[in-house]
Amino acid sequence: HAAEAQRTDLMTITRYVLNEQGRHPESRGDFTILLSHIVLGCKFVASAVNKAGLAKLIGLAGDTNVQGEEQKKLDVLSNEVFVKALVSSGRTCVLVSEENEEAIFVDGPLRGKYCVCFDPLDGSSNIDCGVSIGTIFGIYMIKDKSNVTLEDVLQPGTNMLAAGYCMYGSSCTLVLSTGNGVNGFTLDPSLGEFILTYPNIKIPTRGKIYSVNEGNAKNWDAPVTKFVEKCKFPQDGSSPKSLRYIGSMVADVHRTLLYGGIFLYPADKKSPNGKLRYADANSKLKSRAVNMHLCSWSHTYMWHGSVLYEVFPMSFLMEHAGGQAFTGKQRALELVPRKLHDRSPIFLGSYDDVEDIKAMYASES
Ligand code: AHM
Ligand code: MG
Repeated sequence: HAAEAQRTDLMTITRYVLNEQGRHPESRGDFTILLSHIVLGCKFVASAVNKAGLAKLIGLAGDTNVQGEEQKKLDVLSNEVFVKALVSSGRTCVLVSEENEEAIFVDGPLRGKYCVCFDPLDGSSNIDCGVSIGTIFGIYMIKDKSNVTLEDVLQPGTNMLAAGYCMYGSSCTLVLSTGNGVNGFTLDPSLGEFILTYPNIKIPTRGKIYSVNEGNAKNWDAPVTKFVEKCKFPQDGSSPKSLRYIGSMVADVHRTLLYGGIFLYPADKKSPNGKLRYADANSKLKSRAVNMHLCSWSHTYMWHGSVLYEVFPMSFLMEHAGGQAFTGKQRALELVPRKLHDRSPIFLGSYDDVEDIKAMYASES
């Protein structure tokens, strides 16, 4: 067949998930409904992000509008949209958002069986300059929806049912896994639909890129220092790796998934200044500091990726794309969070590149 100039058979994300459900005759469409509400949240945020650059002109986030009302910041607005979309789906019973210190329990007739952990707008330092940012989400099923407690949320990532992210970049791309491969869908703005554009994503077994905030190098532990040194000065005759770091986890992980390589979000030796991030005037960050739980990690290290809404969803996607995710001590999905906003170091990406960092940690102990 000659290539068609115009695609006429469109695989939308809803059609894709409905097909997937067809494989489970017992399913009643609840997941499809839940996902369509997540997709609605993503479309809303995509549209708000696209307009954000015009904020100065037309009065958006953070500005005062013509009526003198304070406009909501993009991250606050995104959180509200996701919370409302998820609750109104009638399919959720508990929500964990980066923006809310406490979990949100859904009561009454709207209560469903899913738990969703999400970061509505990640990459806060990139919002104001228009660089790629994203939403991250992970979905669990609750055993008994008539009796939902915090314990239902504090499950290992291996219990996760589905995970994904939406990247608001040069185009808007939603990457999803329901446990059967990883697929990417791009928003066609003229249709308002996410269309399958990256079917069955498999991460290359080895990549040519490493991605880390090297500005923190003085606070790294020995295995990370050695690993990055090896990326730059390989002793085996191979070419040095390239460094790419956007500072938005969604964008850095997305590139890693498509091109291969490794993304590092290492533990960080506590320094007086390092603490500042958690102790400044921002009450959200302050409460996060209180919530930080130091599990078995050395108390001299700070650590970064939030387990429930960053580490788990991204690790789930990586593993289902054929890559790996490691914390420096264990397989990331096997962590058991003890508190909602627990954090962990994370190394994820191409299978062989993650094997290398594992070897660095193994030789250390
Ligand atoms: P945020 O939740 O305040 O947006 O911070 C999370 C972001 C991640 O998207 C990104 O990977 C990381 O912070 C970058 O951190 P750093 O600026 O320390 O390199
Ligand atoms: Mg975040």
